[in-house]
Amino acid sequence: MSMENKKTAEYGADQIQILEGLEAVRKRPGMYIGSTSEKGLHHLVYEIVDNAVDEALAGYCDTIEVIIHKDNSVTVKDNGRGIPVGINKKKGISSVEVVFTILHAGGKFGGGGYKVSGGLHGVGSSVVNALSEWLEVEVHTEGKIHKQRYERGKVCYPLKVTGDTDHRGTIVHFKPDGKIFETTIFDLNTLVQRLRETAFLTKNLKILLKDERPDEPVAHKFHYEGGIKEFVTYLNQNKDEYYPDVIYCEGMKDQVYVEVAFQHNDSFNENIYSFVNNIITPEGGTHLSGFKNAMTKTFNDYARKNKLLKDSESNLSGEDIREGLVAIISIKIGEPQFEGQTKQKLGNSEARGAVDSIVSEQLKIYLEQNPTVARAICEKAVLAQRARDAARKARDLTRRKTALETAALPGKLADCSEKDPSKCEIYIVEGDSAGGSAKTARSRATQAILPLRGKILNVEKARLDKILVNNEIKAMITAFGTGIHEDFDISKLRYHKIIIMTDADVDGAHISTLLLTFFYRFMPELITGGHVYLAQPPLYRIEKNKKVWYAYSDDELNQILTEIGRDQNNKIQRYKGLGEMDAEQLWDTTMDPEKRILLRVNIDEETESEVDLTFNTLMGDKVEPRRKFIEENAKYVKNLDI
Ligand code: TTJ
Repeated sequence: MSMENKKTAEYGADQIQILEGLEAVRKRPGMYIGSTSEKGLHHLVYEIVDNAVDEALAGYCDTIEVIIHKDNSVTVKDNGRGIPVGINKKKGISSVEVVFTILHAGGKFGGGGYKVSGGLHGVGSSVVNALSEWLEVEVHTEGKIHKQRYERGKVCYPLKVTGDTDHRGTIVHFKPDGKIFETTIFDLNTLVQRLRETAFLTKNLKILLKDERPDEPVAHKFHYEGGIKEFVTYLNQNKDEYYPDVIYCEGMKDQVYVEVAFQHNDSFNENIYSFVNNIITPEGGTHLSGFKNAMTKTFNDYARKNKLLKDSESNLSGEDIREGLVAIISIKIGEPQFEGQTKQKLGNSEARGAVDSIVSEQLKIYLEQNPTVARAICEKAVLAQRARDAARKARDLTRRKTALETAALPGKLADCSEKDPSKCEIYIVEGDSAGGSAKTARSRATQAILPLRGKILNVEKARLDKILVNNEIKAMITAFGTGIHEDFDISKLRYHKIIIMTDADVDGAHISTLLLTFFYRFMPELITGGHVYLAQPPLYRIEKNKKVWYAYSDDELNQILTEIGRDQNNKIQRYKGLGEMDAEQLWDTTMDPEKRILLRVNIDEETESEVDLTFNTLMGDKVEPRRKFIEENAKYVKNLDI
């Protein structure tokens, strides 16, 4: 009773404002966390963890524990100073309550820390609170435990002392609201990847992750004394490195703290990941361009000075120097400014200068002290330069020069008659015989068929000049119409659905991954734009009394057999390949837009480094990791689509 009175008495104008603020978050959650999909759900965890990481960056905490409980609630615990428990003078409530109930009061007191405010991040713990069925916070400080609980953002009681403690830290336990999110089930793998990345970026921070949902709980520990140096080693784990060391530069300039680590491997791709205040910047920005500039200049200077480039030869291009490069650029900056459509590109000009000068100075010294490594990188770059010249010639053949001059479509392509790309699909089919059935089966108006012979070239293992003369690759590039790499132009895409159709066996899975690798390396926008699909041919055909069923998995086969009765007269055919289906069956099961199942291939930008690792694993030299991947194939295919 008295409690009740007290609560109402406390509800002044400020409190009403607070409720309105959090109500706005619940009304339009997408505005604050991007979406209410699985991705948005996981953002809640990142948001809370980021606060604890800030405390680690400030030097007051070395361990963060994350627990996924059986009910899919999550605990995040640190051993920092604890959110201040005193009354906030301006608001008249505890600082803890300020943090969890006032929008944009993201846990930063008294300065000193780095503001985390890029992209979807830094929206504040109050947003997490607003979107949680309930949230409980405990602060352990100065011998006492202070606790407060909220339900859907609403305060249940003011911060209160609930007991004694002999350690310090903050514990936040919350359950995402099923009324808000499309799913409230956490994906362990997503959290593993993200928390591992966070640990790499924060040298010496220990992150423990426990999943209590299985009968046997699963625990992970991420702790990297080498920080981003170890990140590079991790990314190169399935590759043959080009030289043993990871090169590392670190320094502070114009209030920008810069860390860079890199190493070349023997592949031909470039993989650079840049971060600002621990947040990935998928579109790069000034820090990235500062790094590239420093690399190009420093290696050209070294190559000239040491006669690795003749006076008559032209400068090495940045791309040549970055062939096979794996790099992490991580900067910390007080007031990051993000630009571009998606606000993911760093704009601060001081970051360019800081990265450029720190990398230039330190790399120059490293190269002078490590001539063997320096020479190896320069020689690789010279080879890349020659291959690039050859590739340029080959590429002109696949490039459409003007809108009028249409490159001849490949002979094997059975094109569709419709001209509006949004209505058109192209099936990339394994093998000429399945290609033949598909040509017969298809709906000519909107479905084009491109059969490929055998396994396509592995683009992870060849230089550009080799790749661009390969017939299967050329056929795809001309059929799609978009061009590749910097020439890529999505507006020229001739089919909005690109459907990979392979046998449902290990070889088929391998061909699919070879194709996906090609798209990912040469036309990544096809994947990020959601244009790439995997067809799902059935595994079984069941016939009984002239009626036919198709099963797409063993489970489904059992289900059907249970329904129709397990009977001697059932005819069960296991399809070993697309070639065993006639045109009509292929249409019915795999190509008819009304009935087929397509899996859309997608890539999560936030854990992009893992995507690359996966393609390394698939296409790299080491056999064991690849076999393992193919077994658990469906990693990049999530959403079931029509
Ligand atoms: C800020 O400066 C004064 C002492 O406390 C600092 C602070 O806020 N520390 C802090 C916040 N440590 N940990 C947090 C925190 C941890 C979690 C898990 C969640 C949230 C919202 C904050």
